[in-house]
Amino acid sequence: MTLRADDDGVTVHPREFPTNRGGLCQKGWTAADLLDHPDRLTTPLLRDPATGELRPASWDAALDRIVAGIRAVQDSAGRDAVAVFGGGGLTNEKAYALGKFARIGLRTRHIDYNGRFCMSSAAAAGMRAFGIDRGLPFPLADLGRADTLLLVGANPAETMPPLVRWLTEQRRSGGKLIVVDPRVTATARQADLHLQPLPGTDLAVANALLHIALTEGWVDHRYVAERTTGFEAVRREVAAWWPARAEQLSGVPVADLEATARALGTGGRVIILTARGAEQHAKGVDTVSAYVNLALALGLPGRVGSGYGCLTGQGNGQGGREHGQKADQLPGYRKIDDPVAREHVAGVWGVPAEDLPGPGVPAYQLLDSLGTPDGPRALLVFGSNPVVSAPRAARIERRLRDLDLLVVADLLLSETAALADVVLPTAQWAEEDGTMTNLEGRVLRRRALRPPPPHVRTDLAIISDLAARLAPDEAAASDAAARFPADPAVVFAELRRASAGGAADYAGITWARIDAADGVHWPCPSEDGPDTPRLFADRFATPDGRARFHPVDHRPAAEEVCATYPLHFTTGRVLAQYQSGTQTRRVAALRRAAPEAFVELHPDLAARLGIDDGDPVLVTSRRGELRAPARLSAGIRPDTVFAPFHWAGAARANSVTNDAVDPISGMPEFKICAVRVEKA
Ligand SMILES: Nc1nc2c(c(=O)[nH]1)N[C@H]1C(S)=C(S)[C@@H](COP(=O)(O)OP(=O)(O)OC[C@H]3O[C@@H](n4cnc5c(=O)[nH]c(N)nc54)[C@H](O)[C@@H]3O)O[C@H]1N2
Ligand SMILES: Nc1nc2c(c(=O)[nH]1)N[C@H]1C(S)=C(S)[C@@H](COP(=O)(O)OP(=O)(O)OC[C@H]3O[C@@H](n4cnc5c(=O)[nH]c(N)nc54)[C@H](O)[C@@H]3O)O[C@H]1N2
Ligand SMILES: [Mo]
Repeated sequence: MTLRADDDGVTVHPREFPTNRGGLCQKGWTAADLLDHPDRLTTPLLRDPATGELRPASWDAALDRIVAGIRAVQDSAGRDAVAVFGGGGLTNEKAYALGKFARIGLRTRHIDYNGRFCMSSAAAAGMRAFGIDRGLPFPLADLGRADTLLLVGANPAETMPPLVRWLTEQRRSGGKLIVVDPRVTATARQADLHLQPLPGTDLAVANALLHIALTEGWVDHRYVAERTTGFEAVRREVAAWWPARAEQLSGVPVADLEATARALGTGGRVIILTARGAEQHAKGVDTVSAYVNLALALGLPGRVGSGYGCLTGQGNGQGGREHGQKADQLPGYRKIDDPVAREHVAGVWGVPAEDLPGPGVPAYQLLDSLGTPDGPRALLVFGSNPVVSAPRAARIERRLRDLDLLVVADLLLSETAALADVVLPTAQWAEEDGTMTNLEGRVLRRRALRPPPPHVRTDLAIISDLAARLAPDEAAASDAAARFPADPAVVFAELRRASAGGAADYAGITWARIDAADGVHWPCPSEDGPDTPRLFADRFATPDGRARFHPVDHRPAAEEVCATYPLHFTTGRVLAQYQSGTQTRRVAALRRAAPEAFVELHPDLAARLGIDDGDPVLVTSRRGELRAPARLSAGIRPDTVFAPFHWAGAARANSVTNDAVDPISGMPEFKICAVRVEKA
């Protein structure tokens, strides 16, 4: 898109671009509404100890309060008593600066971010199979040419409208679209075949599909022998997944499993994609591995026009997970416990490697430890609203209240900011330069169109100010300010050096090159060398160049239904609202399109419970309850109810969700728990 500033403010205009061809969703068209919104934060806020209210304050007062608070908790409880929570919406430069600030500014091991709730299961499964985690290892345009496209737990018609063009193109050229979702979504309605499994059974479905492919002789044994390791164990595992067994568990008819396996096994160009529906489970990593196993057995990854990929979430969902916001990670997608990686990054940062802290803990574990005897006592939040978006949110809200110091940098008073001791007003997307990386690994520019309003600072400037004030004396302060520059161009230049030689190598990417080429795909190690739109043509990013199979077996959801909580509860998104809703609930056009939360349930179930369309209903789990009007839909399984998670207060879906997490990725089980439903 392009932006124009005129007398009426900023407007958004389409621009022909290879990924979206100028298409934006309604949230993109209306994004400029927030730039001059009356709710926008225009000054720091400090909590008044006498009244308990947030009051406008100067930057000096706000920063002094933060620095005093950090010093107090670190002096009494050690450096790890301060934690940082970032976001996948931040630019690459900000994600990088935040990770660096945590490690060498605050010298805490505690940093993680909301991407843990988003991409972490697919990332972990991709790493263990391919040795690298890039959402799509091939261009998005490949989707338009696929003979068969399998979407597992993805609803791009609502969550990524610009992608729908590729689906339309795919179908127009005779391709087959198969969607796996417990609901008849806008995406499922476009499918040739819709599998409607019970939530949490995608792994069994994948194993059965591979079972059928083996029986029918559709496995590419030559590819398996030449390009992979570990198939034998997977073959033994899926031998037990007869289609009838998978049908019994998932409710997907054997005939549909067979038709799906045939389309995957006999199609020419075949793409398998997963998104949050399959991934946000306590077995999310294993579920993704089951689909990766299927793709590998069919010989798809690395074959032009085919492959496995995962659909990214937030604006910078891909770049946000490459530069060190993750608890176990250093820039360039390096591991923080790798001695070589520590040496390299410490060298770029100008500190001894032994000064870098070790790995922290994943997001939910971090949030759940706040204010407890062994957990951090201070938290700095940049770009997330966990009071609404974290699982078992009422508990996390209590943890946040138990902190000695909560600092939130935001453009608006989010539900999390409303609990803070100090709120810092930050610039918005149109007010600062930077880069973002899309799901194709394509690094893109985001250009400043106008300066932030007076008294509003960028996140980079806030980090720089804080680093300087935390320094013990004036010389150290000017050193710290130089170490944490507020200029995104300077930060990007350093990010390139820090990422050099890592998996996500940006060394050869410059802003000028991005401008000249509609984006540059990492890895891109040198300025005059090529970038990498396609991965895996000859080898995978593992030490021996082969992709690795992982045998995985179905296991039940962390919480199963019972007599008291007899229904399955799942959550997700609607077209006109975004995430925790801080931004979109304030845009009039979006509020009109999606004014309130709802509980989607099947008419048969509703009749049994005596609920009519629009009736207020109460959804209760072991953790809490949600109240919202009923929305009857024959498109949902009668044993499952759905609610979007964009609303706060009584309609907060995350009051109900389960905080069980995946043992490898730390991903919470947002997509299934047991509930009771009644008329409120
Ligand atoms: N409008 C809108 N668009 C967005 C966002 C937004 O908030 N609003 N957020 C962005 C972000 S951060 C993300 S991560 C993406 C997410 O994009 P998606 O993954 O497409 O979004 P979700 O709605 O969370 O989940 C997709 C589907 O999973 C289904 N589902 C639930 N449980 C299961 C299950 O057990 N198995 C299967 N197979 N399916 C299941 C749901 O019914 C839902 O239709 O969207 C991005 N785009
Ligand atoms: N039940 C359930 N819960 C879920 C999910 C689900 O499917 N079901 N999905 C999960 C997923 S995939 C995600 S990604 C999370 C997202 O949930 P959150 O992490 O809460 O994400 P947002 O609502 O986007 O919150 C971003 C906040 O940062 C602010 N902000 C925006 N840009 C900037 C910036 O540049 N700087 C700063 N400092 N602030 C900024 C916004 O105003 C907003 O308050 O929710 C997760 N929670
Ligand atoms: Mo996400």
